Amino acid sequence: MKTKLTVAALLCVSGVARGQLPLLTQEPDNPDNEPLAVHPLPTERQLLWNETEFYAFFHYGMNTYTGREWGKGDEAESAFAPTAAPNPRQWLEACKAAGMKGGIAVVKHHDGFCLWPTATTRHSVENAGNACGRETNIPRDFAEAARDLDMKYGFYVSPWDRNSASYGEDNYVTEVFLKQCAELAEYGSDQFEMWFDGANGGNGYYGGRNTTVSVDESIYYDIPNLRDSVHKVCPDCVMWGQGGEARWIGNESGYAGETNWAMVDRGSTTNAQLNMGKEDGWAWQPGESDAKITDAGWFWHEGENVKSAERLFQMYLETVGRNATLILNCPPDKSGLLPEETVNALKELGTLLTDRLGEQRNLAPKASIDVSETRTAGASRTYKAKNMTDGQASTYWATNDSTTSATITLRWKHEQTLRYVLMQEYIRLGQRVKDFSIEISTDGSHWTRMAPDIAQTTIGYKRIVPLCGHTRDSYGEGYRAKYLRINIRDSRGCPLLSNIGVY
Ligand code: FUL
Repeated sequence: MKTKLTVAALLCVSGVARGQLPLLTQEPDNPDNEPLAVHPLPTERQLLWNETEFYAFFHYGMNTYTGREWGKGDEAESAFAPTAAPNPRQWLEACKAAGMKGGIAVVKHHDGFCLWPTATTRHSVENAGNACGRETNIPRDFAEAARDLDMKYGFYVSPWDRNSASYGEDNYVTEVFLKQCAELAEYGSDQFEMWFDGANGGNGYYGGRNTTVSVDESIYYDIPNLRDSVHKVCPDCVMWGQGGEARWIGNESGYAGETNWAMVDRGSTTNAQLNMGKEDGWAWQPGESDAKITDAGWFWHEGENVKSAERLFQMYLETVGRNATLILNCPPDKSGLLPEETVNALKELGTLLTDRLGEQRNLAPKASIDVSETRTAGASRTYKAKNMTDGQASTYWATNDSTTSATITLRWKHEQTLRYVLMQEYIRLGQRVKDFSIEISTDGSHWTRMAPDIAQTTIGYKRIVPLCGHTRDSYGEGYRAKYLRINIRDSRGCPLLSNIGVY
Protein backbone atom coordinates (compact mmCIF):
# COMPACT_ATOMS: atom_id res chain seq x y z
CA MET A 1 0.00 0.00 0.00
CA LYS A 2 1.29 3.47 -0.92
CA THR A 3 1.73 5.97 1.88
CA LYS A 4 2.37 9.67 1.69
CA LEU A 5 4.48 11.75 3.98
CA THR A 6 2.49 14.39 5.77
CA VAL A 7 3.83 17.80 6.81
CA ALA A 8 4.05 16.41 10.35
CA ALA A 9 6.16 13.57 9.09
CA LEU A 10 8.48 15.92 7.27
CA LEU A 11 8.94 17.99 10.42
CA CYS A 12 9.76 14.79 12.27
CA VAL A 13 12.27 13.84 9.60
CA SER A 14 13.90 17.24 9.91
CA GLY A 15 14.18 16.50 13.65
CA VAL A 16 16.78 13.86 12.77
CA ALA A 17 19.20 16.66 12.03
CA ARG A 18 18.70 17.87 15.61
CA GLY A 19 19.55 14.43 16.92
CA GLN A 20 15.97 13.43 17.74
CA LEU A 21 14.37 10.07 16.84
CA PRO A 22 12.40 10.30 13.57
CA LEU A 23 8.69 9.87 14.36
CA LEU A 24 7.05 9.17 11.01
CA THR A 25 3.29 9.64 10.94
CA GLN A 26 1.67 8.02 7.97
CA GLU A 27 -1.62 8.79 6.32
CA PRO A 28 -3.17 5.86 4.45
CA ASP A 29 -3.56 6.37 0.72
CA ASN A 30 -6.64 4.15 0.73
CA PRO A 31 -9.27 6.19 2.55
CA ASP A 32 -12.04 3.86 1.40
CA ASN A 33 -10.19 0.81 2.72
CA GLU A 34 -10.71 -0.90 -0.63
CA PRO A 35 -9.40 -4.46 -0.91
CA LEU A 36 -6.19 -5.09 -2.77
CA ALA A 37 -6.72 -6.33 -6.31
CA VAL A 38 -6.07 -10.00 -7.10
CA HIS A 39 -4.53 -10.08 -10.58
CA PRO A 40 -5.07 -10.41 -13.50
CA LEU A 41 -7.87 -7.86 -13.86
CA PRO A 42 -10.41 -7.16 -16.61
CA THR A 43 -10.18 -4.01 -18.70
CA GLU A 44 -13.07 -1.51 -18.64
CA ARG A 45 -14.07 -2.78 -22.07
CA GLN A 46 -14.19 -6.40 -20.85
CA LEU A 47 -16.26 -5.39 -17.84
CA LEU A 48 -18.81 -3.69 -20.08
CA TRP A 49 -18.82 -6.65 -22.44
CA ASN A 50 -19.62 -9.05 -19.58
CA GLU A 51 -22.76 -7.09 -18.80
CA THR A 52 -24.19 -7.96 -22.22
CA GLU A 53 -24.49 -11.56 -20.93
CA PHE A 54 -26.91 -13.02 -23.49
CA TYR A 55 -26.98 -11.98 -27.13
CA ALA A 56 -27.75 -13.30 -30.57
CA PHE A 57 -25.71 -14.51 -33.50
CA PHE A 58 -27.15 -14.12 -36.98
CA HIS A 59 -25.59 -16.31 -39.65
CA TYR A 60 -27.02 -14.96 -42.87
CA GLY A 61 -25.38 -14.51 -46.27
CA MET A 62 -24.43 -16.40 -49.41
CA ASN A 63 -24.81 -19.79 -47.67
CA THR A 64 -28.46 -19.00 -46.91
CA TYR A 65 -29.07 -19.25 -50.66
CA THR A 66 -26.72 -22.10 -51.58
CA GLY A 67 -27.58 -24.33 -48.62
CA ARG A 68 -23.88 -24.64 -47.71
CA GLU A 69 -22.24 -24.12 -44.34
CA TRP A 70 -18.81 -23.22 -45.69
CA GLY A 71 -19.05 -21.66 -49.15
CA LYS A 72 -15.97 -22.28 -51.29
CA GLY A 73 -15.66 -18.70 -52.44
CA ASP A 74 -16.55 -19.53 -56.05
CA GLU A 75 -20.26 -18.73 -55.70
CA ALA A 76 -21.61 -16.29 -58.27
CA GLU A 77 -22.55 -12.98 -56.61
CA SER A 78 -25.93 -13.31 -58.36
CA ALA A 79 -26.76 -16.30 -56.13
CA PHE A 80 -27.37 -13.84 -53.32
CA ALA A 81 -31.00 -12.95 -54.09
CA PRO A 82 -33.18 -12.35 -51.01
CA THR A 83 -36.87 -12.91 -51.65
CA ALA A 84 -37.61 -9.76 -49.56
CA ALA A 85 -35.51 -6.97 -48.09
CA PRO A 86 -33.48 -8.46 -45.19
CA ASN A 87 -34.83 -7.01 -41.97
CA PRO A 88 -32.33 -6.89 -39.06
CA ARG A 89 -34.84 -5.02 -36.97
CA GLN A 90 -37.13 -8.05 -36.97
CA TRP A 91 -34.17 -10.26 -35.96
CA LEU A 92 -33.25 -8.06 -33.04
CA GLU A 93 -36.80 -7.49 -31.85
CA ALA A 94 -37.38 -11.25 -31.62
CA CYS A 95 -34.17 -11.66 -29.62
CA LYS A 96 -35.00 -8.81 -27.30
CA ALA A 97 -38.23 -10.65 -26.45
CA ALA A 98 -36.03 -13.56 -25.28
CA GLY A 99 -34.22 -11.27 -22.86
CA MET A 100 -31.14 -10.81 -25.04
CA LYS A 101 -29.25 -7.56 -24.75
CA GLY A 102 -27.64 -7.46 -28.18
CA GLY A 103 -26.55 -9.29 -31.28
CA ILE A 104 -23.71 -9.99 -33.68
CA ALA A 105 -24.39 -10.17 -37.40
CA VAL A 106 -22.19 -12.24 -39.68
CA VAL A 107 -21.34 -9.80 -42.45
CA LYS A 108 -18.62 -11.89 -44.11
CA HIS A 109 -18.24 -15.64 -43.74
CA HIS A 110 -15.39 -17.83 -45.01
CA ASP A 111 -16.75 -17.59 -48.59
CA GLY A 112 -15.68 -13.94 -48.60
CA PHE A 113 -19.06 -12.53 -49.71
CA CYS A 114 -19.56 -9.13 -48.05
CA LEU A 115 -23.00 -8.01 -46.93
CA TRP A 116 -22.15 -4.34 -47.32
CA PRO A 117 -20.86 -2.28 -50.25
CA THR A 118 -17.09 -2.40 -49.89
CA ALA A 119 -14.11 -0.97 -51.70
CA THR A 120 -12.12 -4.14 -50.99
CA THR A 121 -13.74 -6.70 -53.31
CA ARG A 122 -16.35 -7.08 -56.00
CA HIS A 123 -17.62 -10.21 -54.19
CA SER A 124 -20.34 -8.33 -52.33
CA VAL A 125 -23.97 -7.25 -52.28
CA GLU A 126 -23.21 -4.66 -54.94
CA ASN A 127 -23.27 -7.44 -57.53
CA ALA A 128 -26.15 -9.42 -56.01
CA GLY A 129 -28.75 -11.21 -58.12
CA ASN A 130 -31.71 -8.89 -57.55
CA ALA A 131 -32.61 -5.41 -56.37
CA CYS A 132 -33.28 -6.56 -52.77
CA GLY A 133 -29.80 -8.02 -52.71
CA ARG A 134 -28.10 -4.97 -54.21
CA GLU A 135 -29.78 -2.66 -51.69
CA THR A 136 -28.75 -4.84 -48.77
CA ASN A 137 -26.39 -3.29 -46.26
CA ILE A 138 -26.49 -5.39 -43.12
CA PRO A 139 -23.98 -3.41 -40.99
CA ARG A 140 -25.86 -0.17 -41.67
CA ASP A 141 -29.35 -1.55 -40.96
CA PHE A 142 -28.23 -3.76 -38.08
CA ALA A 143 -26.47 -0.95 -36.25
CA GLU A 144 -29.38 1.39 -36.75
CA ALA A 145 -31.97 -1.14 -35.52
CA ALA A 146 -29.83 -2.04 -32.48
CA ARG A 147 -29.49 1.60 -31.46
CA ASP A 148 -33.18 2.11 -31.90
CA LEU A 149 -33.97 -0.90 -29.73
CA ASP A 150 -31.33 0.04 -27.17
CA MET A 151 -29.37 -3.13 -27.82
CA LYS A 152 -25.65 -3.79 -28.20
CA TYR A 153 -24.32 -4.79 -31.59
CA GLY A 154 -21.25 -6.01 -33.40
CA PHE A 155 -20.09 -7.88 -36.49
CA TYR A 156 -18.54 -11.22 -37.41
CA VAL A 157 -15.96 -10.78 -40.13
CA SER A 158 -14.16 -13.91 -41.21
CA PRO A 159 -10.38 -13.51 -41.46
CA TRP A 160 -10.31 -16.57 -43.72
CA ASP A 161 -11.45 -15.60 -47.21
CA ARG A 162 -11.86 -18.42 -49.73
CA ASN A 163 -12.70 -15.96 -52.48
CA SER A 164 -9.78 -13.58 -52.33
CA ALA A 165 -7.04 -14.06 -54.93
CA SER A 166 -4.46 -12.69 -52.50
CA TYR A 167 -5.38 -14.78 -49.44
CA GLY A 168 -2.17 -16.07 -47.89
CA GLU A 169 -0.13 -13.05 -49.05
CA ASP A 170 0.61 -9.90 -47.08
CA ASN A 171 -1.52 -7.68 -49.25
CA TYR A 172 -4.64 -9.68 -48.38
CA VAL A 173 -4.16 -8.54 -44.78
CA THR A 174 -3.31 -4.91 -45.55
CA GLU A 175 -5.55 -4.33 -48.57
CA VAL A 176 -8.53 -6.55 -47.83
CA PHE A 177 -8.92 -7.82 -44.26
CA LEU A 178 -7.76 -4.80 -42.24
CA LYS A 179 -9.57 -2.45 -44.61
CA GLN A 180 -12.79 -4.43 -44.22
CA CYS A 181 -12.50 -4.22 -40.44
CA ALA A 182 -11.86 -0.48 -40.74
CA GLU A 183 -14.94 -0.07 -42.96
CA LEU A 184 -17.03 -2.01 -40.43
CA ALA A 185 -15.73 0.03 -37.50
CA GLU A 186 -17.14 3.10 -39.25
CA TYR A 187 -20.66 1.71 -38.95
CA GLY A 188 -20.69 2.69 -35.28
CA SER A 189 -18.19 3.61 -32.60
CA ASP A 190 -20.46 1.97 -29.99
CA GLN A 191 -19.86 -1.64 -31.12
CA PHE A 192 -19.41 -4.09 -28.25
CA GLU A 193 -17.70 -7.02 -29.97
CA MET A 194 -16.07 -7.98 -33.26
CA TRP A 195 -15.94 -11.71 -33.95
CA PHE A 196 -12.90 -13.25 -35.63
CA ASP A 197 -13.37 -16.89 -36.30
CA GLY A 198 -10.67 -19.48 -35.73
CA ALA A 199 -11.16 -21.31 -39.05
CA ASN A 200 -8.11 -20.39 -41.07
CA GLY A 201 -6.57 -21.42 -44.32
CA GLY A 202 -7.29 -24.57 -46.25
CA ASN A 203 -8.61 -25.18 -49.71
CA GLY A 204 -10.71 -22.69 -51.61
CA TYR A 205 -11.35 -20.88 -54.84
CA TYR A 206 -8.92 -18.01 -54.11
CA GLY A 207 -9.65 -16.01 -57.25
CA GLY A 208 -9.44 -19.08 -59.47
CA ARG A 209 -6.22 -20.47 -58.02
CA ASN A 210 -8.30 -23.38 -56.62
CA THR A 211 -5.61 -24.36 -54.22
CA THR A 212 -4.83 -24.92 -50.56
CA VAL A 213 -3.31 -22.08 -48.58
CA SER A 214 -1.93 -22.36 -45.08
CA VAL A 215 -1.23 -19.40 -42.83
CA ASP A 216 0.20 -19.02 -39.35
CA GLU A 217 -2.80 -17.33 -37.79
CA SER A 218 -0.79 -16.14 -34.79
CA ILE A 219 1.17 -13.72 -36.97
CA TYR A 220 -0.54 -13.52 -40.35
CA TYR A 221 -3.48 -11.28 -39.43
CA ASP A 222 -1.42 -8.58 -37.71
CA ILE A 223 -3.71 -8.73 -34.68
CA PRO A 224 -1.99 -6.05 -32.54
CA ASN A 225 -2.39 -3.56 -35.36
CA LEU A 226 -5.97 -4.68 -35.96
CA ARG A 227 -6.82 -4.32 -32.27
CA ASP A 228 -5.32 -0.85 -32.03
CA SER A 229 -6.98 0.46 -35.15
CA VAL A 230 -10.43 -0.86 -34.23
CA HIS A 231 -10.13 0.42 -30.66
CA LYS A 232 -9.27 3.89 -31.93
CA VAL A 233 -12.68 4.02 -33.58
CA CYS A 234 -14.65 1.68 -31.28
CA PRO A 235 -13.13 1.95 -27.79
CA ASP A 236 -15.57 -0.52 -26.17
CA CYS A 237 -15.32 -3.19 -28.85
CA VAL A 238 -14.00 -6.49 -27.48
CA MET A 239 -12.02 -8.39 -30.09
CA TRP A 240 -13.20 -11.96 -29.83
CA GLY A 241 -11.19 -15.08 -30.67
CA GLN A 242 -8.26 -14.07 -32.86
CA GLY A 243 -8.55 -10.63 -31.26
CA GLY A 244 -7.62 -12.10 -27.86
CA GLU A 245 -10.03 -10.25 -25.53
CA ALA A 246 -12.60 -13.02 -25.00
CA ARG A 247 -12.20 -16.75 -25.51
CA TRP A 248 -14.15 -19.56 -27.14
CA ILE A 249 -15.68 -21.87 -24.55
CA GLY A 250 -14.42 -24.98 -26.36
CA ASN A 251 -17.70 -26.42 -27.70
CA GLU A 252 -20.69 -25.33 -29.76
CA SER A 253 -23.23 -27.09 -27.56
CA GLY A 254 -23.96 -24.28 -25.14
CA TYR A 255 -22.17 -25.14 -21.91
CA ALA A 256 -19.28 -23.78 -19.88
CA GLY A 257 -17.42 -25.64 -17.17
CA GLU A 258 -19.07 -25.58 -13.75
CA THR A 259 -15.69 -24.37 -12.62
CA ASN A 260 -14.98 -21.47 -14.91
CA TRP A 261 -12.26 -18.87 -14.39
CA ALA A 262 -12.06 -15.76 -16.56
CA MET A 263 -8.30 -16.30 -16.63
CA VAL A 264 -6.23 -18.46 -18.99
CA ASP A 265 -2.68 -18.70 -20.21
CA ARG A 266 -3.07 -16.68 -23.39
CA GLY A 267 -2.74 -18.86 -26.45
CA SER A 268 -3.68 -22.07 -24.68
CA THR A 269 -6.10 -24.12 -26.74
CA THR A 270 -6.49 -27.12 -24.47
CA ASN A 271 -10.12 -27.99 -24.04
CA ALA A 272 -9.88 -27.85 -20.27
CA GLN A 273 -8.59 -24.26 -20.33
CA LEU A 274 -11.13 -23.12 -22.90
CA ASN A 275 -14.02 -24.62 -20.99
CA MET A 276 -12.91 -23.92 -17.43
CA GLY A 277 -10.26 -21.22 -17.58
CA LYS A 278 -7.32 -21.52 -15.18
CA GLU A 279 -7.09 -20.36 -11.59
CA ASP A 280 -3.55 -19.05 -12.02
CA GLY A 281 -3.85 -18.13 -15.71
CA TRP A 282 -2.07 -14.83 -16.41
CA ALA A 283 -4.45 -13.28 -18.97
CA TRP A 284 -8.02 -12.12 -18.39
CA GLN A 285 -9.95 -13.73 -21.23
CA PRO A 286 -13.53 -14.51 -20.21
CA GLY A 287 -15.46 -17.27 -21.99
CA GLU A 288 -18.18 -16.86 -24.59
CA SER A 289 -20.34 -19.81 -25.53
CA ASP A 290 -21.59 -19.91 -29.13
CA ALA A 291 -24.54 -22.22 -29.64
CA LYS A 292 -27.42 -22.76 -32.05
CA ILE A 293 -31.15 -22.43 -31.59
CA THR A 294 -31.61 -24.83 -34.53
CA ASP A 295 -30.54 -28.45 -34.92
CA ALA A 296 -28.82 -28.16 -38.32
CA GLY A 297 -25.99 -25.76 -39.13
CA TRP A 298 -25.14 -22.13 -38.40
CA PHE A 299 -26.93 -20.96 -41.55
CA TRP A 300 -30.62 -21.53 -42.25
CA HIS A 301 -31.50 -24.88 -43.84
CA GLU A 302 -34.82 -26.17 -45.15
CA GLY A 303 -36.53 -28.53 -42.70
CA GLU A 304 -34.37 -27.74 -39.65
CA ASN A 305 -35.91 -27.81 -36.18
CA VAL A 306 -35.84 -25.22 -33.43
CA LYS A 307 -34.90 -26.25 -29.90
CA SER A 308 -37.52 -26.03 -27.16
CA ALA A 309 -37.63 -23.03 -24.85
CA GLU A 310 -36.98 -25.41 -21.95
CA ARG A 311 -33.75 -26.67 -23.57
CA LEU A 312 -32.67 -23.08 -24.25
CA PHE A 313 -33.34 -22.13 -20.65
CA GLN A 314 -31.08 -24.98 -19.57
CA MET A 315 -28.42 -23.70 -21.96
CA TYR A 316 -28.73 -20.26 -20.39
CA LEU A 317 -28.18 -21.74 -16.92
CA GLU A 318 -25.12 -23.64 -18.15
CA THR A 319 -23.48 -20.63 -19.80
CA VAL A 320 -24.62 -17.30 -18.34
CA GLY A 321 -25.09 -19.16 -15.05
CA ARG A 322 -21.48 -20.40 -15.22
CA ASN A 323 -19.53 -17.22 -15.72
CA ALA A 324 -19.71 -17.19 -19.54
CA THR A 325 -21.73 -15.17 -22.01
CA LEU A 326 -24.16 -16.91 -24.37
CA ILE A 327 -24.31 -16.00 -28.06
CA LEU A 328 -27.27 -17.89 -29.47
CA ASN A 329 -27.43 -18.29 -33.23
CA CYS A 330 -30.80 -17.56 -34.84
CA PRO A 331 -30.47 -17.88 -38.63
CA PRO A 332 -32.66 -15.74 -40.91
CA ASP A 333 -34.13 -17.58 -43.91
CA LYS A 334 -34.18 -16.70 -47.63
CA SER A 335 -36.60 -13.84 -47.06
CA GLY A 336 -34.08 -12.21 -44.73
CA LEU A 337 -36.39 -12.75 -41.76
CA LEU A 338 -36.29 -15.04 -38.72
CA PRO A 339 -38.78 -17.87 -39.29
CA GLU A 340 -41.93 -17.89 -37.18
CA GLU A 341 -40.90 -21.00 -35.25
CA THR A 342 -37.71 -19.24 -34.12
CA VAL A 343 -39.59 -16.11 -33.14
CA ASN A 344 -42.03 -18.18 -31.07
CA ALA A 345 -39.30 -20.14 -29.28
CA LEU A 346 -37.53 -16.87 -28.42
CA LYS A 347 -40.71 -15.40 -27.00
CA GLU A 348 -41.31 -18.50 -24.89
CA LEU A 349 -37.75 -18.40 -23.62
CA GLY A 350 -38.24 -14.76 -22.62
CA THR A 351 -41.30 -15.76 -20.62
CA LEU A 352 -39.43 -18.60 -18.87
CA LEU A 353 -36.56 -16.29 -17.95
CA THR A 354 -38.88 -13.63 -16.54
CA ASP A 355 -41.03 -16.14 -14.67
CA ARG A 356 -38.07 -17.95 -13.17
CA LEU A 357 -35.26 -15.44 -12.81
CA GLY A 358 -36.98 -12.08 -13.26
CA GLU A 359 -36.32 -9.37 -10.69
CA GLN A 360 -39.91 -9.59 -9.45
CA ARG A 361 -39.17 -13.20 -8.42
CA ASN A 362 -36.07 -12.33 -6.46
CA LEU A 363 -36.55 -13.18 -2.79
CA ALA A 364 -33.13 -11.99 -1.63
CA PRO A 365 -34.02 -8.28 -1.12
CA LYS A 366 -36.84 -9.41 1.19
CA ALA A 367 -34.50 -11.41 3.45
CA SER A 368 -32.46 -10.24 6.38
CA ILE A 369 -28.79 -11.10 5.88
CA ASP A 370 -26.18 -12.09 8.44
CA VAL A 371 -22.56 -12.43 7.48
CA SER A 372 -19.71 -13.89 9.49
CA GLU A 373 -17.56 -10.81 8.89
CA THR A 374 -17.86 -7.36 7.37
CA ARG A 375 -14.89 -5.40 6.18
CA THR A 376 -14.14 -2.17 8.01
CA ALA A 377 -15.84 0.68 6.18
CA GLY A 378 -13.83 3.42 4.54
CA ALA A 379 -14.48 7.16 4.32
CA SER A 380 -17.06 6.92 1.56
CA ARG A 381 -17.55 3.18 1.06
CA THR A 382 -19.13 0.46 3.17
CA TYR A 383 -18.85 -3.29 2.68
CA LYS A 384 -22.05 -4.28 4.45
CA ALA A 385 -24.13 -7.35 3.60
CA LYS A 386 -27.01 -5.30 2.21
CA ASN A 387 -24.74 -4.14 -0.62
CA MET A 388 -25.42 -7.56 -2.15
CA THR A 389 -29.14 -6.89 -2.51
CA ASP A 390 -29.29 -3.18 -3.31
CA GLY A 391 -29.41 -3.75 -7.08
CA GLN A 392 -26.20 -1.80 -7.65
CA ALA A 393 -23.25 -3.40 -9.36
CA SER A 394 -20.85 -0.84 -7.92
CA THR A 395 -21.41 -1.75 -4.25
CA TYR A 396 -20.26 -4.98 -2.65
CA TRP A 397 -19.88 -6.90 0.56
CA ALA A 398 -16.35 -7.83 1.57
CA THR A 399 -14.39 -9.30 4.44
CA ASN A 400 -11.08 -7.96 5.75
CA ASP A 401 -7.99 -8.75 3.69
CA SER A 402 -6.79 -11.78 5.61
CA THR A 403 -10.16 -13.57 5.63
CA THR A 404 -10.73 -16.02 2.80
CA SER A 405 -13.72 -17.97 4.11
CA ALA A 406 -17.05 -16.62 5.33
CA THR A 407 -20.75 -17.36 5.59
CA ILE A 408 -23.72 -15.41 4.30
CA THR A 409 -27.08 -16.36 5.79
CA LEU A 410 -30.41 -15.15 4.44
CA ARG A 411 -33.49 -15.40 6.60
CA TRP A 412 -37.11 -14.81 5.66
CA LYS A 413 -40.00 -14.18 8.03
CA HIS A 414 -41.89 -17.13 6.57
CA GLU A 415 -40.95 -20.23 4.60
CA GLN A 416 -40.34 -19.66 0.91
CA THR A 417 -40.10 -21.93 -2.13
CA LEU A 418 -36.55 -21.76 -3.49
CA ARG A 419 -35.14 -23.04 -6.78
CA TYR A 420 -32.12 -20.98 -7.88
CA VAL A 421 -29.30 -19.05 -6.23
CA LEU A 422 -27.52 -16.35 -8.22
CA MET A 423 -24.21 -14.80 -7.15
CA GLN A 424 -21.93 -12.17 -8.66
CA GLU A 425 -18.41 -11.25 -7.66
CA TYR A 426 -17.09 -7.73 -7.88
CA ILE A 427 -14.68 -8.82 -10.61
CA ARG A 428 -13.21 -5.36 -11.16
CA LEU A 429 -10.77 -6.40 -8.40
CA GLY A 430 -10.23 -9.92 -9.76
CA GLN A 431 -12.03 -13.26 -9.72
CA ARG A 432 -11.55 -14.85 -6.31
CA VAL A 433 -13.95 -17.46 -4.94
CA LYS A 434 -12.81 -21.02 -5.53
CA ASP A 435 -14.92 -23.15 -3.21
CA PHE A 436 -18.39 -22.61 -1.80
CA SER A 437 -21.47 -24.57 -0.75
CA ILE A 438 -25.16 -23.78 -0.40
CA GLU A 439 -27.42 -25.06 2.36
CA ILE A 440 -31.03 -24.50 3.32
CA SER A 441 -32.92 -24.89 6.57
CA THR A 442 -36.42 -24.51 7.90
CA ASP A 443 -35.36 -23.82 11.51
CA GLY A 444 -31.87 -22.35 11.35
CA SER A 445 -30.25 -25.34 13.08
CA HIS A 446 -30.72 -28.31 10.74
CA TRP A 447 -29.15 -27.70 7.36
CA THR A 448 -29.35 -29.57 4.06
CA ARG A 449 -26.59 -29.23 1.48
CA MET A 450 -28.07 -28.39 -1.94
CA ALA A 451 -27.02 -29.60 -5.37
CA PRO A 452 -23.97 -31.53 -4.14
CA ASP A 453 -23.56 -33.03 -7.62
CA ILE A 454 -22.73 -29.58 -9.05
CA ALA A 455 -19.19 -28.29 -8.59
CA GLN A 456 -19.56 -25.29 -6.27
CA THR A 457 -16.22 -23.76 -7.01
CA THR A 458 -16.05 -20.54 -9.03
CA ILE A 459 -18.54 -17.65 -9.16
CA GLY A 460 -17.00 -14.89 -11.29
CA TYR A 461 -19.15 -12.34 -13.09
CA LYS A 462 -22.25 -14.50 -12.57
CA ARG A 463 -23.07 -17.94 -11.22
CA ILE A 464 -26.54 -19.47 -11.01
CA VAL A 465 -26.93 -22.72 -9.09
CA PRO A 466 -30.16 -24.69 -9.61
CA LEU A 467 -30.82 -26.09 -6.16
CA CYS A 468 -32.05 -29.38 -7.62
CA GLY A 469 -28.61 -30.15 -9.05
CA HIS A 470 -27.93 -31.67 -12.41
CA THR A 471 -31.40 -32.58 -13.57
CA ARG A 472 -32.25 -31.04 -16.93
CA ASP A 473 -35.67 -29.98 -15.64
CA SER A 474 -34.46 -27.44 -13.12
CA TYR A 475 -37.87 -25.92 -12.46
CA GLY A 476 -39.54 -28.52 -10.32
CA GLU A 477 -41.50 -28.08 -7.12
CA GLY A 478 -38.62 -26.29 -5.45
CA TYR A 479 -37.55 -26.47 -1.81
CA ARG A 480 -39.31 -24.97 1.18
CA ALA A 481 -36.97 -23.08 3.50
CA LYS A 482 -36.77 -20.14 5.86
CA TYR A 483 -32.98 -19.92 5.75
CA LEU A 484 -30.39 -20.14 3.01
CA ARG A 485 -26.67 -20.17 3.76
CA ILE A 486 -23.78 -19.66 1.38
CA ASN A 487 -20.50 -20.89 2.80
CA ILE A 488 -17.52 -19.43 1.04
CA ARG A 489 -14.89 -22.00 1.85
CA ASP A 490 -11.90 -20.70 -0.04
CA SER A 491 -10.98 -17.67 -2.09
CA ARG A 492 -7.87 -16.23 -3.80
CA GLY A 493 -8.21 -13.14 -1.62
CA CYS A 494 -10.91 -11.76 0.62
CA PRO A 495 -14.26 -12.50 -1.10
CA LEU A 496 -16.15 -9.59 -2.69
CA LEU A 497 -19.77 -10.19 -3.70
CA SER A 498 -21.78 -7.49 -5.40
CA ASN A 499 -25.03 -9.37 -5.88
CA ILE A 500 -27.05 -12.27 -4.50
CA GLY A 501 -30.39 -13.37 -5.90
CA VAL A 502 -32.61 -16.18 -4.67
CA TYR A 503 -35.54 -17.34 -6.80
C1 FUL B 1 -17.00 -21.61 -36.81
C2 FUL B 1 -17.22 -21.35 -38.29
O1 FUL B 1 -16.37 -22.13 -39.09
C3 FUL B 1 -18.67 -21.68 -38.48
O2 FUL B 1 -19.05 -21.68 -39.82
C4 FUL B 1 -19.48 -20.67 -37.67
O3 FUL B 1 -19.34 -19.38 -38.22
C5 FUL B 1 -19.05 -20.70 -36.20
C6 FUL B 1 -19.71 -19.69 -35.33
O4 FUL B 1 -17.66 -20.58 -36.10
O5 FUL B 1 -15.72 -21.75 -36.43
